[in-house]
Amino acid sequence: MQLSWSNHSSIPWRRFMAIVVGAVVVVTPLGCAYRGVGMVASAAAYTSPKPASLLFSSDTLTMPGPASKAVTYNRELAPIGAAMTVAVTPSSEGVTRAEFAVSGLLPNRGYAVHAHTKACGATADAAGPHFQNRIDPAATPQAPSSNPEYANPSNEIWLDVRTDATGAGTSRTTVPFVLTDRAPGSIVVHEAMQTATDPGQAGKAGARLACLTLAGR
Ligand SMILES: [Cu+2]
Repeated sequence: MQLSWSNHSSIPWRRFMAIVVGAVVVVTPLGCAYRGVGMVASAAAYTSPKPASLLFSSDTLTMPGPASKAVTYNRELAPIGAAMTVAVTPSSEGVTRAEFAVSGLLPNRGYAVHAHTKACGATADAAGPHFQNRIDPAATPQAPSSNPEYANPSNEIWLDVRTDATGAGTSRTTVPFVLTDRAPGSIVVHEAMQTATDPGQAGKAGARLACLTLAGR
């Protein structure tokens, strides 16, 4: 598992945006070994939403509403109009890659970010707890998993990001599991600058600031 930050306008950022644009507008024939094209080919599978296929979403934050896919619950820390994009992609090696990009957030600030189980809703609670590959048997709706054996960035999808001077940032992670019969429903941005990892605190990241529903969920 790797978790990395990028807080500047780098080549990986441009490559990610190229993949995002390509995934939206292009369907390219299969059979090319180039990784970017492999993600584009996966986008074709997304049109029939199977849990193992690519999950993708991109939108700008609005106030919560019946049709809103990307919402803010805190307009100071996650302003209306901020953009969020996420792509979750299975790989042939039995791992899953996730990439996240934001713009329009506060500059030079960390934000804890995770995949949650349900779609975004009118209230921040709607997204449910963190998506876990192996579900913590001790977790309840009132007391979500805080056991580092389960609440960790190898069993959950953490995409903590740090913004640059313009409020933009990207993050990526690779987790050692594939999405089978379950898949996350949203990406939630939290108030804490990074996700806690200590026993009893693991996975905690403060108030929920914004949420992006994953397409097809
Ligand atoms: Cu979270």
